[in-house]
Amino acid sequence: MGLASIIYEVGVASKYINHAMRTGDLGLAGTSNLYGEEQLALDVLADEIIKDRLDHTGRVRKIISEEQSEIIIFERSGRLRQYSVCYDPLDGSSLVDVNLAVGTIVSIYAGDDPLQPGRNQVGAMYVVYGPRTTLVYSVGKGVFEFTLNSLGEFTLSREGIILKEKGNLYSPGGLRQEYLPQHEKFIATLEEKGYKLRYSGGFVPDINQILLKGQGIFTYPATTGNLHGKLRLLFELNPMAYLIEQAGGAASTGLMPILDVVPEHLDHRCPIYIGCREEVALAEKFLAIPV
Ligand code: AFP
Repeated sequence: MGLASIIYEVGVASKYINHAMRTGDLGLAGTSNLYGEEQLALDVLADEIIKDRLDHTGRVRKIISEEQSEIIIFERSGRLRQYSVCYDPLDGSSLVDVNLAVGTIVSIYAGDDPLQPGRNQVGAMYVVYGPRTTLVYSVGKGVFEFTLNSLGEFTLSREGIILKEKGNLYSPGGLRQEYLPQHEKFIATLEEKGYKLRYSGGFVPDINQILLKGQGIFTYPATTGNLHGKLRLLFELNPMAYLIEQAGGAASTGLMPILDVVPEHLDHRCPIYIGCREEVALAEKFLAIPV
């Protein structure tokens, strides 16, 4: 029941975030946010909304938010507070002002230690704020999508989402001029094979595309600019790796499964290759070649 209430309350939070994003009543001097507080930037507001709803569940003990610099422990104790949650309240927020899709990403653990390997997650979910607002989640029994309707209800739109073994789409993050030789060879191989480039700059819509098309690979590699890559393990990579593996895909740092990485700190970043198993395995082959 605890997991269901967490997923439900994130769904409630996403309606407020969706409203704030589409009504444009933020960012103007003198306006107030949904709670009557002084105006906040959208991603900070999204963080406040999700934090409030997670506390409201009475089931969450600790949270780690991409917007906060430390672990937050909810004051109101209670033996039912048996979960920890890591989340990115609004990933891709820099895309909102150019009207591109963005998202909320949530990772759920049992117990009060949110700094666990992703393999220990008991659930994960994301919300895409795009032409439609959709919520995708898994609690270990397959991947489901719900769509927000005009009445403000999330209704089941897909169940048992599965990835093919191999695809023909690729989402190549990072600056090409900063690619390491093995990664460059991997990307060149996909292009020689005629893979189609699909990249929005938003991790959530880009992963959502792979899940709903049932194929593709997203990568944000180690680069000369950052040997750890850009994306964060706790808030972005673990939840998406959980969902993609639940759909029969794979997620790797290029050297090991994302879900087996032991988090070292809140801002732990990793390179990522995530999507169809065949392309992830091919990437690992290229990354294993000594330079
Ligand atoms: P912002 O949250 O700063 O917009 O970054 C979004 C993101 O973390 C992730 O959603 C994208 O996959 C990735 O960055 C895009 O990074 P590049 O802009 O370097 O391609």
